[in-house]
Amino acid sequence: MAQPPKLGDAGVFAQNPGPRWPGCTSAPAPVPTRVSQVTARPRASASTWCCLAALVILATILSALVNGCGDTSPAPPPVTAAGGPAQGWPFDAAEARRRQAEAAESLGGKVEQQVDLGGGVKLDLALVPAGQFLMGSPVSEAQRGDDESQHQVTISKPFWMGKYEVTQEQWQAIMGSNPSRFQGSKNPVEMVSWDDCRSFVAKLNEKVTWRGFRLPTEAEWEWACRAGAATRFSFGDSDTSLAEYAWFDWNSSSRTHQVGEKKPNAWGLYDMHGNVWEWCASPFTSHYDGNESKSEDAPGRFRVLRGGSWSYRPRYLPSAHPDWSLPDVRFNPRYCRSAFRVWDPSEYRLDDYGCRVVCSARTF
Ligand SMILES: [Ca+2]
Repeated sequence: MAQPPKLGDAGVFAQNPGPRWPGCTSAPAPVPTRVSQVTARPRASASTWCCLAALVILATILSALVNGCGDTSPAPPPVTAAGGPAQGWPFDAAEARRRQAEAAESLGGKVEQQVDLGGGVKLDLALVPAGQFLMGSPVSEAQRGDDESQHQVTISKPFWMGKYEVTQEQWQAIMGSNPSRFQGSKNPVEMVSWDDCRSFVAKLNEKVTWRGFRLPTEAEWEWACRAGAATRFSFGDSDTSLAEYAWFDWNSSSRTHQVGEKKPNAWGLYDMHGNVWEWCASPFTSHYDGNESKSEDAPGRFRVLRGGSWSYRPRYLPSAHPDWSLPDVRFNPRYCRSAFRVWDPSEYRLDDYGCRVVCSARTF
């Protein structure tokens, strides 16, 4: 699968030596700002104009041949919502809580559960109801990427999701180690790969009574993050309001923070925007093709991360995004948007990569 070009982060690279991409051992330099230079040009002669015209014709022919024969990349899908509008979506926070309570009642329980991991460490879960939504972003959304094509997705069953990112004390309780750069028992674990998170989930299932913990699919993650909202963020569209809900480059002081310090979304999920990126189960493909609903058993080296982080930008950007060297692109909240996607090889670790677990609602 052809991958968009990779963008290096010298600061993070220093924390993470080693190969980052097949055949790539160092961070590519940022794209320099282009400076125009205006100089006087000599007057062209008639013969020069003839030569130029011939060159233009030749270039046109070559371009047609290349486009017709050599470009095998798939055409972008239509930007309209595939499958039509989603039933009962979007909905406001009050409706989100009503649906959550209704789902809990049908299961004979509460909207929240707590799992004892031993040693005084708990794992808090919130119930996410089933439903239908438009995954991705509308073409009118500010700072969207072209890999966010809106399409109808149905979440057929309710599920439990971690109220918080997996913390370092939880990781320590299950794995017996803590790889995090920013140490703190209540801070999210980071420097964990997708493969590491799978191991965590497997050991978690060995330890607790209720088996069936896993990473969320990409579709489950976005559904849970939005909590009914069709806006850029779960609370609306405002960049300035994001600081009430997220640790990101404007307020993070370049580090993680304890989970749960910011406002939750309507389903009681914290830090869905910011703090650490969250590995999803699903393999990454640059345009939605059904992989977004696939589990960790689906093949694919590259896996999706969601939600943005404390850091100022992701390591990869789709090629269609604007020139990231421009200040208004590098330093803004676009990466915390509900629809924003990044990916990385499953074995890769970074100091802003973490995870959040889910499990089937029927297991309680
Ligand atoms: Ca997060």
